[in-house]
Amino acid sequence: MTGASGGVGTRLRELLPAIYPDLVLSDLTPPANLSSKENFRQADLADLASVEAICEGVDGILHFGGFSVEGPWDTILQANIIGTYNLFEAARKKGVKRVVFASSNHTMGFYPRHSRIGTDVTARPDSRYGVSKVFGEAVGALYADKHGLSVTCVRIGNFGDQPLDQRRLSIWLKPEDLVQLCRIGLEHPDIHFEVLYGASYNERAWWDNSRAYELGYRPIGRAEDHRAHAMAEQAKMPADPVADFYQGGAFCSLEFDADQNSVWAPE
Ligand code: 15L
Repeated sequence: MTGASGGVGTRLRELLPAIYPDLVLSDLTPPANLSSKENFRQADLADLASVEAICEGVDGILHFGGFSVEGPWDTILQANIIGTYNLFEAARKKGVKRVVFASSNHTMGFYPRHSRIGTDVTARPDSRYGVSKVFGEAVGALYADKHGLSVTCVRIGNFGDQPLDQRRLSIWLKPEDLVQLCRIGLEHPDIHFEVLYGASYNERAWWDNSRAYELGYRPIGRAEDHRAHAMAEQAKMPADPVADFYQGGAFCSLEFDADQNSVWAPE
């Protein structure tokens, strides 16, 4: 698992060892509370040789490494564009069979909240970060089709123990549900190339995640159980017309300087 020191990785380090006792962890820097029972291999994703070294003897990769929010172009370029390419290339060279790629809802962030989308629509990234995740999905498709890797891209909504605001009631992903999606990617016999939404059972969902359900996904998280908390947090936030209109939220309004009256708004 790359990104072992990040937010998602830190939580998955608690949940995955019971399922995968031989889990190997990787990141640029070791997790602060690394235990002697954990197997950690340091690597900079932007350096192909070190990514190849961490792939040695590995059956499957959970790729949560990289930069996880909007950032300067060079940061995104090194960590997410070059880094993700290196990850797939190293996996191919070292004979890794499966990759689960942490994609993001920000690949689709400029779809308005009133539209329901599946995985068959054109990408509408809302940030350089979102563009890098579209790139990662494309590299995944290439390595599946050309080199036979089994690749699952999970467009993660918002990962955490509870939805943080109104937007997150639509896109929340409970950690245990991400574990289910990882297991589908690493273990399901029918995976060639899949794009799934990383969302729990959210009644306000904007996404058609039927393929995940076909593959056996049965989320246990239900965003509406946390409605009161999320709406109380929302009430403290200032109105942001662009963020509030689009699925990507504040990633859409950041650096936004188009004409708000002629924004792209399909049905
Ligand atoms: C993401 O992709 C980010 O990694 C995370 O930090 C959140 O911003 C999340 O999306 C979100 O949309 O809430």
